[in-house]
Amino acid sequence: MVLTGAGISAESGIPTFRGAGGLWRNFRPEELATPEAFARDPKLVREWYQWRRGVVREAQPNAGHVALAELERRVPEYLLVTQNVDNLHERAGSSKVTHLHGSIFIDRCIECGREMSPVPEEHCACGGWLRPGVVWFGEPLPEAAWQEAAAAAQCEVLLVVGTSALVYPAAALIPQAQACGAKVIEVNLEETRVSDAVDVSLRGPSARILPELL
Ligand code: BV8
Repeated sequence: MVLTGAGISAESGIPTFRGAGGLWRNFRPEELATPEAFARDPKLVREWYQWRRGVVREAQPNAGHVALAELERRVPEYLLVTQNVDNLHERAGSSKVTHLHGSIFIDRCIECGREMSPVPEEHCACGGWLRPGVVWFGEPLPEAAWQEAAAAAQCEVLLVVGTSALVYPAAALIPQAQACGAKVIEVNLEETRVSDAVDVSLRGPSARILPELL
């Protein structure tokens, strides 16, 4: 199993959640990625997602995304679990991907629940506000995605790439895999709260290290 976070997309020019450059109009992502922020100012939150959609559309998958797509072709039992809401894993060729936190390329009506590809309109035909199809802080993860990830965590090797391992329950997959006897390899620019607990912690940019690992 592979668990990725915002760090794997950093070298594609997509700001991470907690690193430098993650701000938008001086708002921190945690302030905007909540149901309360959307309820308070849906226009502002929608603008932030429209901006992020543009950044992702402009971005290209990097060598790290490509290496994971190749790894999938070589490993018979494999699942890529991502916390990211961008589509760079899929654009790099990964097909066995589970999004724990949803996708930025879905709009969902808060009234009728209809889902659609992102539209410029702010409201659904039924009049309800359109929100992005992502999991905000305080919202439960999609049950199916979580179950898939929890099952895949019973693995021989867990590769953890570009995550600060701060957000739960995604971060809980790491000790869960270890409890099942998995060897855990971390790839991160910096030391994280799990670096001491994993079996191997490789320090450096994932776009360089993942091709080397492959
Ligand atoms: C839930 C989608 C319950 C939106 C995101 C206290 C303790 C435990 C938990 C909690 C707590 N208080 C609150 C909680 C719960 C909360 C949580 O975990 N909060 C954290 C902040 C403490 N979790 C939730 O709310 C979750 N839901 O618990 O629901 C529930 C149950 C039933 C019913 C009702 C409720 C929902 C969490 C999902 C939130 N949504 N994203 C959007 O994107 O707009 S999370 C967001 O953070 C992104 O998805 C991101 O992926 C994720 C994790 O962050 P990282 O990916 O790790 O990114 P970060 O910037 O932190 O780190 C980047 C890393 O990359 C760094 O380590 C850096 O060194 C490294 N890096 C940078 N460049 C590179 C690199 N590495 C390699 N190469 C490079 N080039």
